[in-house]
Amino acid sequence: MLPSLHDTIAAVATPPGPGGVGVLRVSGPQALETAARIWRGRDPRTSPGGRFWHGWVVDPETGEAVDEALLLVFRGPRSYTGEDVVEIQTHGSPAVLGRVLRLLLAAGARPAAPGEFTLRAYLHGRMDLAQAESVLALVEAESETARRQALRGLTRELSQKIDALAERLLDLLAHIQALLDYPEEGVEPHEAERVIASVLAEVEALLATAGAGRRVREGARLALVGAPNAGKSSLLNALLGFERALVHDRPGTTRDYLEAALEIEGVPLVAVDTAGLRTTDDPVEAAGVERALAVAREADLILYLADRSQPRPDPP
Ligand SMILES: Nc1nc2c(ncn2[C@@H]2O[C@H](COP(=O)(O)OP(=O)(O)O)[C@@H](O)[C@H]2O)c(=O)[nH]1
Ligand SMILES: [Mg+2]
Repeated sequence: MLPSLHDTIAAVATPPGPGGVGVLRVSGPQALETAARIWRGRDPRTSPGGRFWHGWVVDPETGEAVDEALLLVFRGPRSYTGEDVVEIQTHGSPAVLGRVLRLLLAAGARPAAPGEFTLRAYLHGRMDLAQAESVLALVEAESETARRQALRGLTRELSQKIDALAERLLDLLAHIQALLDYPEEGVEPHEAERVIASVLAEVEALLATAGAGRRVREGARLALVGAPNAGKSSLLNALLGFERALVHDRPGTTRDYLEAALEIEGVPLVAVDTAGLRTTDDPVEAAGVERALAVAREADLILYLADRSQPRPDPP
């Protein structure tokens, strides 16, 4: 069930742990009243939107000052959620943020569920689903490429493509309805088929880019495979810039596989170092070889390493 839109919600927006500044957000019909109850300074209820004020967070029961802070007022619908929103910037300690949040809850807000601010933005028509997804992608972006891709979603680049397709289908629907009512004026069936086929082709082309999007967000999986002593672990360490994997001239050193995240020219990768491929009587090493082959099967990219001073082995 969807949480109620009539509630006023509050949450700490900044990550847990100490920080120079911490941000709390309040959104909903009673956002300005709720904030006003714990604020000594310019009254948010009478403040215009798009303004910030300096003041103090206070405990309304005792009048005790909790922290010196900034308070930002956004009036709906010109806010992130489309509702009245107050942001309070305090010092970023867990003690301050926890206390201010408890005061906001005592003043009438309820704790926001995960993603609820963005859910409200969507329900109030401030963003579409592709944009809401992009907010999460941008918050979680771990590389420059992922950031850029998320921002393209946020600025409706994907949404515009979807809107254009939806519009062509709606247009077609209108023509088909016209055909039913006024047979002499509607579209020819073969024209309808042509439009549907072309929209479908574009949807499939968009879907095909989803895999690339996932690889940008999560990192493509790069399997390093090859014979023992081909230099797989050495290459992983060289790419990482530190000695992550054990390197030894004894063949069969790497037995299990080992993952490491790295970034090459802004593109995130998860490199997987594997056991060298060879037939062996050692059951542990044989299990490692099995795993190496499984890693290679699931990888987006396989880098097959070979020692050029050795005769070329038969690839598995
Ligand atoms: N000459 C030479 N030796 C290398 C190179 N890369 C790795 N080695 C050596 O080859 C041995 C096996 O390397 P390692 O990275 O453990 O190979 P792996 O079994 O494929 O993981 C080690 O003694 C490395 O120092 C290389 O490019 N040239
Ligand atoms: Mg190795």
